[in-house]
Amino acid sequence: MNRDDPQDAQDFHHQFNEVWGNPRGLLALTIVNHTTIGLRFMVTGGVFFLLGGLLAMLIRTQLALPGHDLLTPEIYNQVFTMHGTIMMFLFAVPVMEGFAIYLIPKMIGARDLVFPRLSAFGYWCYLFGGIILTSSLVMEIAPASGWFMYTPLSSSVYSPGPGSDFWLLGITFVEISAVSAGIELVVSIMRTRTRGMGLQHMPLFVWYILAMALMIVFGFPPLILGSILLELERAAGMPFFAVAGGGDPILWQHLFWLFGHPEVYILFLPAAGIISTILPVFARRPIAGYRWVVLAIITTGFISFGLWVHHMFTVGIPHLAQAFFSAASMMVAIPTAIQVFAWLATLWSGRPTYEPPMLWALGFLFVFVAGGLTGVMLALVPFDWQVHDTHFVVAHFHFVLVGGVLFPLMAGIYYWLPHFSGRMPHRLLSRWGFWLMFIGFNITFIIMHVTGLLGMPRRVYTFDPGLGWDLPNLISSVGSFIMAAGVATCLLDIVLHFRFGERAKRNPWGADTLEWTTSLPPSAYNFATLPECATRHPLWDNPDLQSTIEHGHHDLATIDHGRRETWGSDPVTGKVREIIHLPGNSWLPFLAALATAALCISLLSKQYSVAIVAALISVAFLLRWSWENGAHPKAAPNAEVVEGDPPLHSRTHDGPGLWGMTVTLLANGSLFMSMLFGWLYLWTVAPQWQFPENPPLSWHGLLFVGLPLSAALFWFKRVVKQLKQDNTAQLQLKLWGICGLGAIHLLAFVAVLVRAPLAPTQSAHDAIITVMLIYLFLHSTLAVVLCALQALRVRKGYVGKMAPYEPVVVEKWWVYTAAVFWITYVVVVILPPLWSLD
Ligand code: HEM
Ligand SMILES: [Cu+2]
Repeated sequence: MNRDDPQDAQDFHHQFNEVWGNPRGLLALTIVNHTTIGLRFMVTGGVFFLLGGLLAMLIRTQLALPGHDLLTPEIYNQVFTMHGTIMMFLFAVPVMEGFAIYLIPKMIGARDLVFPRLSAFGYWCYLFGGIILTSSLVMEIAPASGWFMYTPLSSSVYSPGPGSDFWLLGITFVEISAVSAGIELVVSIMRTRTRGMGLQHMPLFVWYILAMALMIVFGFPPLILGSILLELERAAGMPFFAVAGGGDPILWQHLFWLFGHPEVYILFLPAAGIISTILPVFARRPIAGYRWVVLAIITTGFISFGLWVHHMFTVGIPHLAQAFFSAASMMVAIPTAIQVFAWLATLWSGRPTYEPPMLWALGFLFVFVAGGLTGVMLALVPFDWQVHDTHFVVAHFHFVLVGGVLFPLMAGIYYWLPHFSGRMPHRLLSRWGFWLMFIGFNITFIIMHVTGLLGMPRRVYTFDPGLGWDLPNLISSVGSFIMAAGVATCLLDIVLHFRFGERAKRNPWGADTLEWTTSLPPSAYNFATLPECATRHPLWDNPDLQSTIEHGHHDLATIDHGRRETWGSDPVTGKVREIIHLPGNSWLPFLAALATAALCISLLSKQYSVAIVAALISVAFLLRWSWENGAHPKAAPNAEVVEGDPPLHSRTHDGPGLWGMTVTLLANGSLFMSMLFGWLYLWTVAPQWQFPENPPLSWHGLLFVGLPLSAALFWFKRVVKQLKQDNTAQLQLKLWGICGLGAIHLLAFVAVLVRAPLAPTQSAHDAIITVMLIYLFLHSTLAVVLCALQALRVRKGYVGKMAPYEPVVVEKWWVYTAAVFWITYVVVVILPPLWSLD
């Protein structure tokens, strides 16, 4: 076949579509393709943005005049809480993820993300969680304790209605989605870059997303833990944060901001990534100081985990700690400044043109830098004491959130619009939209600094006339309506362009990165063939790339085997290592998320028996999913590959699943560390904390629980080692033996749990031990179940000499389970009595 013949290129496309194409109608619910999922994330996030914006307009209308009674105080509380919550959790994070999910494979020359079903699952969790959360607003029982849900305000004593439960359960649900996207993106970036794309060739956007994804992996689990604990306190009376029971509300603040500060950078990094992509394209030159920017991204990621206490300067923490966190907060300005200088230098030495995406990028530079400066002011402890909880803070964080997140997002939307739709935005309408939003924003929020300095507190539903706050508030509200008009104009422009927009020519902005080599809009498989890419600017170096890709001149050109394939490559050099066989469309992600939504709703309505059933059903779906994941008949371990190509990943020892498991365990480890932190914190700081006279767990009881676990682990490791040396004698039997040992461990565990005199509703001490034991027990159970599934899969022939890969992945889980068991043992059982010896 001569692929340069246009007719053949068409045939080629049809063959690929057979395997990759998206179904229509109801079956669209089964789609897992990253292009579709990414767009779904973005559109859904856009709808939530409009909802959050509507609430903002309600707030500004209420505050326009003194003594205004459009909203009652109760409703006002719900409105600002939901405005903040929707903007942070349902708009900003998911839309950024949507961008990443859509763009990353295209930028690194892959055909899809590495775990496509996981992204689909993440999307459904996000959608269902968002609907559950916002439904509370319609019923006027929305959460009302502010977007950071401080206890005791959010506890069952002061917030008796279901509002806080909606927040805690809904947000946890949405966070499953964020963490799964985080895991997915890390592994995809590390393991599926096209041939030759070493780390040093990655587009900056990919670096930014890598940092964001890792921060999600480490940053979200503390909040997941916090939400679970607070929900347990509210629903089951376990006193983690209630002082009377030995808890401490400040622990909630720590857990929240351990997440909350990194969250700010989780939003800002991808936004900066968009800017770093756009500026060089419109300045017609590579970014200035690529290496410096990469360094800045990495340092920002690290430093931002050491700043959380600056949200708590007024709480009454030790002076030394205040000084430390104040200094650290100022330090984070350094890497940010490096990026700003790189952008300015790029503009300075290039020949910029002012297309719509550039307007937004410049708007971003002005507003964000101003917001950064008020941020440095707030990092000064005495200043923070003056303006804490005033509208000055509201002005500051809208400068960074709107300037640093919304404007770059708009820049990104306008930049990639031709990619999404194949059409160009309207020149005039898009400019009007920008200027209205930019001017409206500045009027609204510049003046808010003044109202704040004049002493107007945030989160109050109205104010008396004559305090000097009347005029600034009125101006601010007028500004917000101008801004809303801008949003409407942009929306109109975007909606209309899908019909009337001029058709985009290929690579309309003259960009340098691989995503612009796909057709516009892209096919489901992105690239008919995967090009080698050992440069940062593939399209600038080789403008013909589009047609050679399409005409089949590069890698993985065959499709008659019916598999969805992409390269698996070395994380550092980008050398090709294996062919990754990607799973196809499936109902399972949708169904699993649906069952999880049922779980969430039954917990909200306190139908605990229904909740158990729903939990079991979702576990069943997830296990079924894992069953289909590895080798199976369609991927047959002895399937053919093209001569000279590397092996399928299921035949190697270190495919992407191993990375997926590792990154999952990092997230899990972050949750575990937060739990240990909670234990140590309550022990050392909580004012009413008490160790019981007789410890509920004896050192020898738990020791006997742990020994069979360790024995099972060592056996498992041995089996895996033999498997790697192609020794599969009695493999199935051995796996069943390991399950047997695991079962003994579980039985002993149950025996200890039943006999331990734990009273989790009486004291924080017992409450947190109970949670830790349940955590360990669930891990052990899953380890045994996974081992049993492996034994079954050996019997089916999916695991063995030809496909040795899955037990290696499961081994990690066993190692982790044993590790957390023994760490808990030492910290919870051994340490406290030693401490009291002296
Ligand atoms: C579109 C224009 C917007 C306007 C006019 C607006 C207005 C406001 C106002 C007046 C408040 C303070 C309410 C009070 O304390 O009484 C507020 C709070 C807040 N806004 Fe916005 N906002 C806008 C967009 C955004 C965006 C895009 C984000 C995030 C990406 C955001 C995040 C927040 C957060 C987190 C709070 C704190 C809520 C709380 O105190 O619990 N806002 N907004
Ligand atoms: Cu912070």
